[in-house]
Amino acid sequence: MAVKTAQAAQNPELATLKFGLNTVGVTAATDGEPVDPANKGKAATLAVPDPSLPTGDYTWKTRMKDQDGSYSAWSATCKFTVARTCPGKPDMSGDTYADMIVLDSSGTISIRKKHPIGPYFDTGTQVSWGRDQFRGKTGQGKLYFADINGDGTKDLISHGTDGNIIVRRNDGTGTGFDSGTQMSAHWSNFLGQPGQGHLYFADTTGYGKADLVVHRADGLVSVRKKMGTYFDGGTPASAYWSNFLDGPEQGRLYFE
Ligand SMILES: [Ca+2]
Ligand SMILES: [Ca+2]
Repeated sequence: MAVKTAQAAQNPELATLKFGLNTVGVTAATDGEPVDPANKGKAATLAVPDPSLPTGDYTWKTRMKDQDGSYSAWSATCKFTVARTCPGKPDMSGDTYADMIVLDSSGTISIRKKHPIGPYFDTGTQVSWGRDQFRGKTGQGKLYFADINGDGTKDLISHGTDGNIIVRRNDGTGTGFDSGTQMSAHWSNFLGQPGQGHLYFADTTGYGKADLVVHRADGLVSVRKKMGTYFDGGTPASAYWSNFLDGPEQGRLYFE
């Protein structure tokens, strides 16, 4: 059986949806999406909301047309929500599917993009070099990945032993970064080594841009809000976390 049509039902708004088809026995799908070889015996339909579809909750159904022209029954109702003002979950390539980042011992960073349907990552694209002294070992700097500019893709943040924080903005597809902007300094005692504090990058304000969270060795946690090309002077947010600095007998903190 070949899937030839996928129609919206019961809701005229859905006429603006675009559907891609991915069917068993087809070697090249009509919309360019590869056919998933693990999908034996099933037909999968990928629905992509039209860019003009306004914020709201939507439902849709599909049915199949056989070679003799007869239609199957409608599928169960599927639902999705479009929220135009809510930033999506950032990842490296901008499709919200978390990708694999490889930092090898020679300091090369590669991004292996997650396929949106199949359970695999691609063969990778090299995006940065010379990061062997940023692997978080004793005497080294650290790297972080967070969306600093709010475009839906995570940027590369380097934290050197000199204490500088340099943000390299993602090109929007996860295939490269710009040459970098220094956004903060004087953090050489926040590299997570014994007796030091920690830094974290997380969107604590909900505007889609990562803020700088500072965890001091004395246990104070403060949030420095992202302000254009710098972080503000910080607001204390919590205290008494000196035993959560990742030492051998300590706990640790996460900001997710
Ligand atoms: Ca991705
Ligand atoms: Ca970004």
